[in-house]
Amino acid sequence: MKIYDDKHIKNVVFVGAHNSGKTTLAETMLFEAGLINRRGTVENKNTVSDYHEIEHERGNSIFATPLHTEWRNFKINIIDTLGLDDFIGEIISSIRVADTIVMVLNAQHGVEVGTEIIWNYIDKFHKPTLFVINQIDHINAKFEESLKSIKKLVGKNAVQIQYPLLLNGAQCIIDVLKMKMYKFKPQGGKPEKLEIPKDQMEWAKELNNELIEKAAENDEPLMELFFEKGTLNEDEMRQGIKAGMLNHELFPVFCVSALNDMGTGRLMGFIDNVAPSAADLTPEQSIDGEEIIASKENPTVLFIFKTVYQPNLGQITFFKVISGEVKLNDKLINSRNDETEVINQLFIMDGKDRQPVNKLTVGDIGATLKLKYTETNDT
Ligand SMILES: Nc1nc2c(ncn2[C@@H]2O[C@H](COP(=O)(O)OP(=O)(O)OP(=O)(O)O)[C@@H](O)[C@H]2O)c(=O)[nH]1
Ligand SMILES: [Mg+2]
Repeated sequence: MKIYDDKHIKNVVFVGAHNSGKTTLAETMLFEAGLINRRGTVENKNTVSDYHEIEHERGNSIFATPLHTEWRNFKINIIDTLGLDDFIGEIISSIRVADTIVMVLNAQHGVEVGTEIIWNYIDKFHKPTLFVINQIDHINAKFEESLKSIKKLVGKNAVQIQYPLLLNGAQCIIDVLKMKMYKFKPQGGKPEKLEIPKDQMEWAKELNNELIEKAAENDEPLMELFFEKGTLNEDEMRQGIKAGMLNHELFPVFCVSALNDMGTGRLMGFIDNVAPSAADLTPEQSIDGEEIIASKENPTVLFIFKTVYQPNLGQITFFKVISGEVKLNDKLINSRNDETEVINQLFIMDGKDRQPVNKLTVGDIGATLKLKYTETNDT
């Protein structure tokens, strides 16, 4: 496993209504990165994320499952959550450790009750969020209606980065940040990158202008630059979009077909280059009200967001490194009960698969075994 520094780690949490396609999207992202050779499906009960017996029986996710993918020199940790609101606790603790929330929608339905319930929590935690309208391949997909339903939910701060287009039967995505068209083969994967067709140019430019204005709004110097030049270049737009996401005032909207592997590479590229990382977020506070700066040089702080008991392993504790680094054999004190815990084992987890590692740095997510005094939500 390649070692990634804190500037090249992004934590995203997939949330969204039941059956929107979160687990399929996660699977496709691992496949696109070459981390798995075969793409599993929920129907075949062989996805990396839905690995519990009960998930196979019921055909949907029941637990929040940590996974990771790697895309162009970045490590993207994914937590694939569940769409059923009766286990909302798993979703809330995952939201807490997200740098960016990826809200997945089914293009057949747009915003659903589940979407609204989860949105209320995201809003409360003020987390950077992007929307992904999935299943654009579906015969009943309604992209424009889905987009409208997002705008109804979050207001005019939802801004379109892409829209789907069928061109002579080929699925395409027009991207108004890159001002390019991606054209996909029926089996998806790497698209052809083309100029935007003439008959789409006017509409694409209008959306591009909207995006530029929105990006400029969130950053004072960018606003001045925008007034001076009347436009922004792609890097400046990225900077403004990131600022807007951090202010919780700009919500980019993407479109994909997770099932047919269309648009997932571009989405990962955006997560790499634009989505905030742990160091960009408002620092967490200690119980004494002190800010915990997300820096490698600071003392080690871990936040526990999940504990599970697995018959062959015992207790597995999942954590995010809030500051410093955690190494094998580190002794850490639980701030709730002052008990000392020894980190005897360290792993990166992808569903049921464990990869042992010697250390994890600030901003990363990992797991350890057999802690004695530590529960979910402990530090
Ligand atoms: N046509 C089409 N179907 C999709 C797409 N993505 C997912 N599906 C199907 O939608 C169903 C639900 O997909 P999942 O990935 O399990 O959705 P989920 O959001 O993880 O569902 P929960 O975990 O229950 O909330 C499955 O039958 C998928 O094959 C897509 O892009 N296009
Ligand atoms: Mg799922």
